Amino acid sequence: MILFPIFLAVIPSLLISQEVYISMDCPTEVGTHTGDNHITVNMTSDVVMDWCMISLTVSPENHLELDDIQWIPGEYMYTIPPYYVDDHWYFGFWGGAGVGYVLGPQNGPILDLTFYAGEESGTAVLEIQPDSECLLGNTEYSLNYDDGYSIYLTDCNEGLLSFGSQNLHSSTLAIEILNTEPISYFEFDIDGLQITAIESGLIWVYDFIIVMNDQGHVAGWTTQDNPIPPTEGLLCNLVLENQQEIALGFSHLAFADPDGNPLCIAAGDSTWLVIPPDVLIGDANQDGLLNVLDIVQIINFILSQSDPGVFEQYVYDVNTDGTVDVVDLVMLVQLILTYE
Ligand SMILES: [Ca+2]
Ligand SMILES: [Ca+2]
Repeated sequence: MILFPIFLAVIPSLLISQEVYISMDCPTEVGTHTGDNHITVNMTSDVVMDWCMISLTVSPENHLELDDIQWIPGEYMYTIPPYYVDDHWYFGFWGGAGVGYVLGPQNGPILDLTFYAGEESGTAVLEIQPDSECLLGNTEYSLNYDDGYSIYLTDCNEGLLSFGSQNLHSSTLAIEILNTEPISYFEFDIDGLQITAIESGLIWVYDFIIVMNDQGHVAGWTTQDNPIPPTEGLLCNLVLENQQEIALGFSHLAFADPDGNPLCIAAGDSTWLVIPPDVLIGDANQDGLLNVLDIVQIINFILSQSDPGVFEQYVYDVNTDGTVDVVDLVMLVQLILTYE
């Protein structure tokens, strides 16, 4: 008689433990800033269901971005488009109860999630939540699942994509690449950037086909036998139009070698896009006049052998050839003579 309460407590949990079981196949380690990583959700079920809802969370929320979610079709399985509410992703399906379409026992993958790994190294945890449930009519099945899955995000060590110089005369922004492995494919986003064309750099040397859109998305690929070899240099110049002064940062980087293997290329620091200052070219001291004071200021700058910043490059480089030197002084003198 003493054993009776223990019997009640243990046996029901054993009976329901295998009704519906959800598990995930996750990569244990991925590089930061990489896309096209996959998680497969598997179901093992020995019961008949007509409705099921699975809820997933990722913590920290910004470490994994679940961005392409595909159901693997099952017999009589009708799916609900995934949706995101209160930090949870919800994935649901039903079997069309009432017309005889129910989801029978099964064992295999049901869902493929593509995720983008976050910006910082660390650990992301993916968990199925207790509000997940499955039903046949009014009968609720216990939905069992594994503990949370940890995915380790490690810093990328196969290269760096970074912002280079901005040229306000030609409205171009340089994108620099440093890579230790050959590159046949690349993709990145610069949110909010309106790109009108892409020119010069390694993409031209290695015959990349380039696609882009007006949302700041750029992708390029070349033939398998013509990759960018390990190098450091200008990947391309982005030609911009009607720009606002905005913060620039890379996201959704994806790189691959000639065999299609993903490369872990890190994103360089964020920067700011500078708009052309509202000054006369050559008006170095910004007083609205072109005269000898501007010549003196540019001479001093040339003698200081400083690297020109975005402003100096725009205002001091009078002949717009990309460098600030004595040729600009000669042209400025001519401008002053015609200006007065
Ligand atoms: Ca001036
Ligand atoms: Ca010049």
